[in-house]
Amino acid sequence: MDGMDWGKFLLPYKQAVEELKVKFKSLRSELKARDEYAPIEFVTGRVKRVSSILEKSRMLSVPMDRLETGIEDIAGIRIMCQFVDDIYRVAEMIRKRKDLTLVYEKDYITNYKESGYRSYHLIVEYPVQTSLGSKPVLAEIQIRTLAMNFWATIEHSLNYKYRDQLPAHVKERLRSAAEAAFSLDNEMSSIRQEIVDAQQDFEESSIIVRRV
Ligand code: 0O2
Repeated sequence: MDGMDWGKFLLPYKQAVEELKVKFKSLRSELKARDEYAPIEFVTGRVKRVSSILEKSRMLSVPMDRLETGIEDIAGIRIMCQFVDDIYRVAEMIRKRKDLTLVYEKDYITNYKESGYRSYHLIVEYPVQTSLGSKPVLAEIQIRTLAMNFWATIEHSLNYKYRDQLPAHVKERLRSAAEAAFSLDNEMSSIRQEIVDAQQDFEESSIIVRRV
């Protein structure tokens, strides 16, 4: 129809998504096995649908022969975390990795989107080993809390259902729901901090008791 062999074009992206999913899931299980703190709760991934690629290429005026560099999220990985702090820990782990190169980052947590959307995005270049040799592909890694994911998942499906035509007052309610989700994130972090502090006080006082 559009002269593109989408099956062949998407192959390296599929491989990148499968490999990166395995790698980030393994990172979680490895940390758990070492009894270390694992900032990753769960990992998902997807290859962008052809209709979404075409829509985005039209919107950004990316010609069909420039899709590989013009559309950065054909391969998408999502990493869900329990706490906002975990997001920055995961981002740091990704920056240090030797199997991919960081291209740039977008902090939609500090600079949240007009919709209310919050997440941390890393655009990376990941070399896929194919039968024809190494092929670098761009991938977007979205890191978010469970609450940010809860909001984004529902907002995305409502927008999709209503074809991006949500009335202004509904958009406003969604923005305020995003704030509520973020308040919940902050409250959970604060509760965790209180528990950590109490544990530390307890450990310190038991050391003193033992010394005495
Ligand atoms: P899908 O279904 O995930 O493929 P920009 O021009 O920088 O504002 P750009 O270049 O599209 O936007 O990149 P950006 O901002 O990093 O966003 C890309 C992806 O982030 C989106 O992909 C969504 O997954 C997510 N995202 C961004 N904004 C929102 C939002 O307001 N609500 C929700 N639910 N998700 C958002 P796609 O292609 O939209 O969707």
